[in-house]
Amino acid sequence: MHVVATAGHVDCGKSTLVRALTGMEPDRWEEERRRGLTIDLGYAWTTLPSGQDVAFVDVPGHERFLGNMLAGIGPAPVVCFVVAADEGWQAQSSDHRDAVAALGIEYGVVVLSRTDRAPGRRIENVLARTRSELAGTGLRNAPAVAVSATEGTGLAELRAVLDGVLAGVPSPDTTGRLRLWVDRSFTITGSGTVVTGTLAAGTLAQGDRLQLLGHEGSRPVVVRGLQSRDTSYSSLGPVNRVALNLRNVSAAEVRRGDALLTPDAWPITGVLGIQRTTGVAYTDVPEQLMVHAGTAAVPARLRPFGADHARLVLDRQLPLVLGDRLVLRDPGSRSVLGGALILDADPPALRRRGDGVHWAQRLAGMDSAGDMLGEVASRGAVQEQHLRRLGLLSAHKAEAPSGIRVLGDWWVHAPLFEAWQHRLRAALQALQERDPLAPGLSKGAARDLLKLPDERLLGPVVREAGLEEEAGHVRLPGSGGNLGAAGSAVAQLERRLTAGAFHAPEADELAALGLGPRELAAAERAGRLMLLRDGVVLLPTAPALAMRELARLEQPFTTSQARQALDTTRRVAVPLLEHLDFRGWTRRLDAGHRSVVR
Ligand SMILES: Nc1nc2c(ncn2[C@@H]2O[C@H](COP(=O)(O)OP(=O)(O)OP(=O)(O)O)[C@@H](O)[C@H]2O)c(=O)[nH]1
Ligand SMILES: [Mg+2]
Repeated sequence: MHVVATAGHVDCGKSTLVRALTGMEPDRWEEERRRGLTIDLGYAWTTLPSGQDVAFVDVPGHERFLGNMLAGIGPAPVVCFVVAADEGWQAQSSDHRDAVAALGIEYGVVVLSRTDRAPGRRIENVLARTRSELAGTGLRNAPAVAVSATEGTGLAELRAVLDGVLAGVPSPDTTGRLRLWVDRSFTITGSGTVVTGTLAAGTLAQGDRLQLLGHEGSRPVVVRGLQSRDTSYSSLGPVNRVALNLRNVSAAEVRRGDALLTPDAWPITGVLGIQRTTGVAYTDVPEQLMVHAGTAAVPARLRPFGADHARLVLDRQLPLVLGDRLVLRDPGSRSVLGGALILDADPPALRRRGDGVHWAQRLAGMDSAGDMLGEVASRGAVQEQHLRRLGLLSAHKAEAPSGIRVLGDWWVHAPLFEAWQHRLRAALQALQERDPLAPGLSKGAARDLLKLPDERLLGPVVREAGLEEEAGHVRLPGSGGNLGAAGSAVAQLERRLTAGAFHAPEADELAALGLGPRELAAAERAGRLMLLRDGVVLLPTAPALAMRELARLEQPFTTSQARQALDTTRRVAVPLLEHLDFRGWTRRLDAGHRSVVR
């Protein structure tokens, strides 16, 4: 299906045309029919000669209802731009042209209506004027058809031309994140709350859990049922007019301008960096204006950075993303001031003097592809999900530009990543000079030192800085072997234990060597000594040597037999045997007996 919005000045015949094409009444309100004037959006649909389904969103032409008109064409990808041949181009035609230009709409047909009331020459002149007025918009090459809806002339040609135009519209993304701008909400007895909108991308299914971003904030909702053209479906893809029956919300709690979203997939933002696409220079627009996006209309404050860039502060947060188009309107004169392209949906706060200038320079350098490097650089480290939400990263462009290091799901600015490495190295060097026996920095302390946003980033920093990680500590490579002043005492002890492997030193001997708990722990970390319980110190080779002796004994053996075989004391034998049990090399059978595990 395709969705086409009408556009054109008041009374040019938009609703009459939609009625003639679809056989449906777009003016839903009794007041509209009585006054012969469209006030709010109307909906109708038909099937074209090719079999293609098309739905129309019929908009009002009267300038008082320009807000409704913008909500109608905001989410629509195609426009049917109508000019009455008898009346010719009008001031509101210019407003609608400006809206089409601002939204960047590129597909559509031009219809010269009410041709039964205009002679041929007049039709030609109006067409020529219309062409020149639309020259600066995406409709510059749109086909034009002359019709009289009341007499039925030109309607068959219009259907065929519309078919051709729609065939050229690129296919929408069926799998992407969903953002449905609500244009209507009402209650159906027995079903409850129903909201409608134009589904431009993504797929909707019964049972979907969505995020409703309303005027009052965000809440979860569930899709109970969905319809298109008065028919129920279990799922619907884009482009489509859809009506959703929602659970968990009353009709009064949903309004035009709200949006139904894939949860957590969109930036919800009240501040934007924008670029002028059409209309008045930003230096010449009022500070207070109306911003139209999708079906939403929100008062906003504009701070210009030159003629073409600005910062917009919205009165209400909206789900907006890089590349979205906005229409800016002057609330006083009601006219369209121009269009804007969102370049930054998540701009940094401007706190210090000079921040604004700096940010404006960045903004001026951005294009619709956004500024991935700038975004990562300004934050240092961001998660992939954040970049996806901002539209800086999609399935089609998942490559990191140079200058960014991808570490798991973190995207880190390369200079920051290097700074982390330097900082950690320097801290460890300082620590080693200060205290050679220190086990290094605990991982928690290292993370705090670098202010890492995620502990998983420490591993890559340690690796690339050429550091070591052991037992929850980060240290300089090889620093475990550097025992400073205790080195020679340990060496002396090693010599002694090499001569008698199980002659562990007594406490007073260790004290005489100057080996306290810190020195012994450092020597153990360095792999030079092994500490057993009750202050028993041996070489790391002691367990293997012990096993050689114990394996020669008759099995099972007693503690006393083991002590004799190892030529040692009970003080050493008991902790050593327990250590061997713990390793699974020996097994304790009962209070008095063990055997070697083979
Ligand atoms: N003679 C003639 N009159 C037409 C034709 N199309 C529309 N009209 C008349 O023009 C008037 C306005 O038509 P609408 O279809 O309501 O115009 P509209 O563009 O929908 O107007 P708004 O929605 O208020 O902007 C009505 O009186 C129609 O009968 C046509 O092809 N020929
Ligand atoms: Mg109308």
